[in-house]
Amino acid sequence: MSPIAISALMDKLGVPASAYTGGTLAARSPISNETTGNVPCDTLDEVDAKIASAHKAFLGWRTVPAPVRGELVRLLGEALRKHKDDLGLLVTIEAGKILSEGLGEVQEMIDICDFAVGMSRQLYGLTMPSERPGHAMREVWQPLGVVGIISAFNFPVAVWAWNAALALVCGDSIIWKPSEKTPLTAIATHAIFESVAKKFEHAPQGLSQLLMGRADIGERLVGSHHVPLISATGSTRMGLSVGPKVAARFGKTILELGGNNACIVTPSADLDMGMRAIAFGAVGTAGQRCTTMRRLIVHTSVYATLVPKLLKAYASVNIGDPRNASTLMGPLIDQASADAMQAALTAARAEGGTVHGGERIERSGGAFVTPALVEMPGQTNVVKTETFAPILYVMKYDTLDEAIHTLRDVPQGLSSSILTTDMREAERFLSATGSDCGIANINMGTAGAEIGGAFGGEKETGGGRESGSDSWKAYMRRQTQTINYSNAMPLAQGVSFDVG
Ligand code: UN1
Repeated sequence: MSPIAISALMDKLGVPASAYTGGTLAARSPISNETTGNVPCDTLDEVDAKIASAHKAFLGWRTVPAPVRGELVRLLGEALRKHKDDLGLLVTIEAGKILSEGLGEVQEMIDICDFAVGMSRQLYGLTMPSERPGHAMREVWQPLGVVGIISAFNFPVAVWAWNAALALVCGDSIIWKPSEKTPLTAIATHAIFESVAKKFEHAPQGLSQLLMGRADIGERLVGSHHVPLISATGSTRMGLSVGPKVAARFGKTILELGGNNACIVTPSADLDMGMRAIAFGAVGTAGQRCTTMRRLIVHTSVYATLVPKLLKAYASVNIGDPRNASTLMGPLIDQASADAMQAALTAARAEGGTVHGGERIERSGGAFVTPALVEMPGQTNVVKTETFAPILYVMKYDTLDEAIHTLRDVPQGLSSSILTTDMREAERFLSATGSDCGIANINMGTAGAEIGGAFGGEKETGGGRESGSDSWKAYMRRQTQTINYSNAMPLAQGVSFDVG
């Protein structure tokens, strides 16, 4: 395995060594478990100062016209295009995903920047007819304030970009607490932003802030009255801690938490095409996407054909250094993840499962494993639990009603799909009595959504929506405005109140 040359890469990304050396937060590459940096951490006082600085920046930024704010995001997208290869490689080094996915993650950042630039001229409100003569009514979207972004290791930079690009065009300032497992990608991304903002005369100082440290830093952010919106991506456990704390101060949240995404394979499915969708969904990113396919609900009539096909595909997956072009699966993020995977497989066996694969591979200090396919007699406890690893639980069904019931019968509700060429089955799946998830796909897997749609899910997934469609509205304050341009003072609902 070739050594990891961090300093040359950080140099190309415009990051000085002082930003990631000499501190107390060790950065590691999951490829080899090598230390790649020792990042200086913020104190709680520094967190408070950064929040105050972001708030001050907001006061200026909200007065900059939205299309001008969009120009900053356009320039950010340009800078990301320029740095795509280097930042993509850094994502691969720090999160362990294969290079094409590392590059894809940066592309996702570029895409949301483009989307947000267009959005900056489309922050449309509404006008509505007033019931009173000589009155006008309208709904206007106003900038909200400082937006706190808490991101996870698995999409260390794209999820920041989803939030940052929209928040910035909406007139908000941003403050980012990245996963402590992926500090270098955050530092590099922030350096790219700073290099753009520095040259943009309308960007106030402190518009974007980066917080470095562990959970206490994130808690400080979550508790701050100066941060009206917290957008947090991570586990359901994290969301259970963040949600109530923000609600207790009447702040708003966008929560993007655990998924337990299922695919139904029907008798009419195109199995060759489906096999590829399943393999990417379950094995891609080493099973560490929140949209990873974790459950496969297979009609009894195709089960005996599909499972051997999948096992053959699994056996052909090249596992290793994610920087190599032929690798399809890199390491898990750390040993704790590999332990959690083994614990889930042990539980699956105890609950009647037959496990194929899921072995540890000893290699260069990284937590490499083979992907696991587990045949389950039913949807037991372990199947209902999200384990952030490449485990695909496979179950049989007889009727579509039963399959949909199984799909819905878990606490999470992020992504779902069905493989079918039967139009009735497809439409039933997309109906009110079909999938209960935020994302529902036909003849596709569950992972790899485009930025143009709203991203997020129901139930324990947290209910938040980020990225495309009208997700931008969560980053703004809605105001209903009524204007009386008459010389009279009529009251709504015909109420009379004659004084004087
Ligand atoms: C995540 O795993 O937190 O849909 C985000 C996908 C990606 C985003 C995943 N576009 O798989």
